[in-house]
This record gives sequence, C-alpha cells and structure tokens, in this order.
Amino acid sequence: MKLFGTYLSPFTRRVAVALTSHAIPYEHDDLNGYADPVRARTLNPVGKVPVLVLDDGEHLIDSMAILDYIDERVGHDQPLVPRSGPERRAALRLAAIATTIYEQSTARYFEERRPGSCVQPDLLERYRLQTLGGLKALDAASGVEGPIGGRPLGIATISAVVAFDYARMMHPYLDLAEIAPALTAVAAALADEPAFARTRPPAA
Ligand SMILES: N[C@@H](CCC(=O)N[C@@H](CS)C(=O)NCC(=O)O)C(=O)O
Repeated sequence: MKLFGTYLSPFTRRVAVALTSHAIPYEHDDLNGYADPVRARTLNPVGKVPVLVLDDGEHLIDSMAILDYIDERVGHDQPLVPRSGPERRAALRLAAIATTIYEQSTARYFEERRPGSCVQPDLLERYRLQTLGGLKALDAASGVEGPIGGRPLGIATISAVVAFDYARMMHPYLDLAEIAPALTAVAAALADEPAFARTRPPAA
C-alpha cells in the first residue's frame, strides 16, 4: 500500500505513526496538498492528504477513516480505539481535540500570512485560544496510566503527540512545557520511538 501525504501534515503523520507502530509496511509519497493541489485532486476528489492507496487500488481518504481501516486490520489484540464504553468515548474525544488543534493551528498559520492589513487579529486570537484550550485538555489526560501516554499506542496518544509536535512547529512562541507539562513529558518519552522519530518532519 502507498501513503500519500507529507509528514508536515499532522493528519498524514498520525496515519503514518499508526502504520509504523503496528509494523504495517507501506510506501510513502511526500505529496503536499497545498503545494500540488492538482495531483492531490487526482487522488482525492477534495484534494486533501492523507490518501492511502491499497494494493487492490482502492483509495482511502480522511485520516479518521484510514485509522478505522488500520484498526480493523490489526484486530482485537492491540486496537487503536478501545472497542466500547467510557474508554472508547474518551479516546475519540481526545483524538477529536487533537485534530482540532491541527485545524486551528493551520488556520492561524494562513491567517497570519494574509497580505498586510487584511489580517484579522481577532481571528488570530481565537485560533490561539482554541489551540491553548485543546493543549490543556490533552495535558489533563496525559500520564503513564494514560489515556494519553499508556501502552499500547492508541488513537489518543498518537493524535495527541502529533498535535504536540505540530503546535511546537506552528506556535514557536508558546511555552509548551509550562502550558502542558504532562503532555510534554509523554511526547519526550516517545520522541525516539521509531513510529514518531521516522515520521517527524524536518521542521518539528
Ligand atoms: N479531515 C481530513 C483533513 C486533511 C487535511 O486538512 N489535509 C491538509 C493537510 S494538513 C490538506 O491536504 N490540505 C490541502 C488543501 O486544503 O488544499 C483528514 O482527517 O484527513
């Protein structure tokens, strides 16, 4: 199978971390949906990465749907998402918070780069506060007993650590050790794990 998407994309990276941590082999194409929208639309009608192309040619789009495929494939031994109950709801809630950090950090990045006087400071502040709120919520769920930081690596830990690295790259002015000390410790403990180390984009 082949994963299309630059690891600068946190959505792509969380898929890559899930594949690598479950020892599922894949080829990788570093497609950037923003830089090469025409090619992105040939793979995905809405022109976004990640796209996972299976060996039979089926195209899977959207990181959550791709993670669902991986979860089905790895079976019950090491599920990415707990099967039911409060643990499942907590994991999905934390993963949703993490992906909102991806979205609002990206939105802030583009808003900051609008030409001159078109930048809307109230939007910048709203995105910053949404990111901060998300990081604090992930922090409150972080620790060795997890949901974020426990073993085996599940959707909450994978999505949260990718959110942490993305926030560090996109908001260099934030003191993450101060804002989210427990999440910082989880990210540091996992930094050298092959699934995270091999998928870390150069700037993160
Ligand atoms: N909901 C999608 C979001 C994917 C997404 O936003 N990808 C961005 C990169 S981080 C992209 O390819 N954007 C290109 C564009 O919007 O033109 C997912 O979970 O996969």
